[in-house]
Amino acid sequence: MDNNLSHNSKNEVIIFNPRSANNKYRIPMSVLQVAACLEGIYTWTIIDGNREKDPLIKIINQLTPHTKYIGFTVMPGPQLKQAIPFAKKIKEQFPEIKMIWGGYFASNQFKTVLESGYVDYVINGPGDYAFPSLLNALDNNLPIDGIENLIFVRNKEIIKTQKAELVNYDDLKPLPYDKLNAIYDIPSYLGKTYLGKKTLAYHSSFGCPFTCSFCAVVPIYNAKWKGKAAQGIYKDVKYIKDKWGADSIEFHDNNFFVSEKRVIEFSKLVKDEQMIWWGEGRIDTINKYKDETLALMREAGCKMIFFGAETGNDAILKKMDKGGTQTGKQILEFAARMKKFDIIPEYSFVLGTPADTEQEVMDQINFDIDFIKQIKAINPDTEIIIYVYSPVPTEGSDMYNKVLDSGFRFPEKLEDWLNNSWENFDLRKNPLTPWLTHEMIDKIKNFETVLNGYYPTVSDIRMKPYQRKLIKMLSGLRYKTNFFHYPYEIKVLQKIWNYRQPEIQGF
Ligand code: B12
Ligand code: SF4
Repeated sequence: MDNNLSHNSKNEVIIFNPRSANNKYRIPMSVLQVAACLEGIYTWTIIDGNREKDPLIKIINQLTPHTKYIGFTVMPGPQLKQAIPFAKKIKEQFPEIKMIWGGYFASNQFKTVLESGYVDYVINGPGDYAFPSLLNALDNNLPIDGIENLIFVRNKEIIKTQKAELVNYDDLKPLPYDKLNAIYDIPSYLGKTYLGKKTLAYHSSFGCPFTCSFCAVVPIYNAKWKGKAAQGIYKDVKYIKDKWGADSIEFHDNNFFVSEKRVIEFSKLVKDEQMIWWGEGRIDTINKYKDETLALMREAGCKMIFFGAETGNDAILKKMDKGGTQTGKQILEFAARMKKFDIIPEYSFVLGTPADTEQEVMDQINFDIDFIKQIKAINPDTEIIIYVYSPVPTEGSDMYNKVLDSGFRFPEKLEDWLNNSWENFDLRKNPLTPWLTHEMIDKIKNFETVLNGYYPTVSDIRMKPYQRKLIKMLSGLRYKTNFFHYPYEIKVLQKIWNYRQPEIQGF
């Protein structure tokens, strides 16, 4: 790792965040953190596709004779709609500018990305040291093979350099919030959510210590996790609260709650700020927390936590390599425990995992539908998020081997990801996996519609009490009798009222 790049290059860098949300876009943490690593070395600017009418024109207008590099951050799904055509156009018109992609899509689908011919380099995982090192090497014609976390093509061969040790978050340069504010005003990034009027997005750790076989974090971080110290998180949060009025926080870490000690420290620091917060964690990890910790967290503003419950079936949990000690029984008991502390558990389920026979796949779907209803009976406030299993390339895992055996393949051409069907795949709505029949997809979708009718999400803050009552009444009989076929009457109301799905529009 080269931490000592102190030369001031005259070359300039544009960092682009393709549109990721129709509204309620958040502070673009990925590009902000990438910008931080260039501070003092390169002149950089951020272009946010969420904030521009025509971001491509904006990029082109910002080019100067010194613009030598353009970085795109790319996660799967909607960001591809701008990332792919824009990168292609830029490469056609300005072939001398180096196009560098980072983010989860780029890292996990690097082969397709690089074979497109219009992306020159992929940053594989954290870019905090890799990016400035790469630019420095390109500026000075130095070899790049020794730069960790880098993927590129040489003589038609894809070269993947060694993965770096996890970055020490506390050693990174401060995030350039004021510079971002000069480009795009920060208050517009602080959206109204279930948590508060001005919700801040914040990311405070890299990776995750687990290896769930369906998870895109695993191939990038290989069961490693490192968090920023509580003091540093508090300092940033307080700065944004005092300067721009943030009143709530969404922690966007893959696993915010790995360290109980860090959570306690942060809770103590933030307690008097009267901020409401939310983060993602694991049931078996937080179940080990002491009662005092859970009470302190709630007192400090933790109102809701997102958990990957995945399934109530212990055999499938094992197949998913969920690790730790999570079991169906524990998922149910934990929902009750959270109720005691007045913290809403937001449980996400992954339905439609592969099995040996069609009947087994269907039985599993039915099992989880029943299981979700049990959770709701124990703690009706539990929020349920349903995803259909979409494979990620976790090479070597049993689950991924099964996926490949079934004949499933990812698109081979980058542009193919723009097809509607692959967009649905990314949104984990219809995964195109050969073992799922239409009947199964319908069953999952229809159950989800009825469930959301009977228990509308609390995170839809625009929904009026009378609307909640009406849709609950309308869905009651279906929910109680397990009659999920063609729930058009519920769908119509959800459409008219523009019902919000946290799994797509932000948690
Ligand atoms: C915030 C977020 C969103 C926001 C978008 C934010 C915005 N700007 O408005 C919303 C809620 C809209 C969203 C949506 C989706 N998301 Co999202 N999202 C995230 C989340 C939680 C945080 C991203 C972030 O800010 N990270 C913080 C930065 C600092 O980390 P980073 O992005 O990894 O960046 C580092 C490196 O990757 C690298 N890097 C990244 N970009 C670049 C660019 C360059 C040029 C360089 C050099 C380096 C580089 O360097 C950075 C610093 O080290 C991540 C999980 C996570 N913890 O990262 C999921 C995540 C990226 N999302 C994911 C997915 C799948 C989606 C969806 C497509 C589907 C879904 N159901 O969730 C939807 C799309 C729906 C839609 N309508 O947009 C997955 C990707 C999984 C995969 N298969 O690859 C993730 C990993 C969550 C997960 N664990 O499943 N998301
Ligand atoms: S605990 Fe969550 S983030 Fe960690 S590997 Fe499993 S699914 Fe991924």
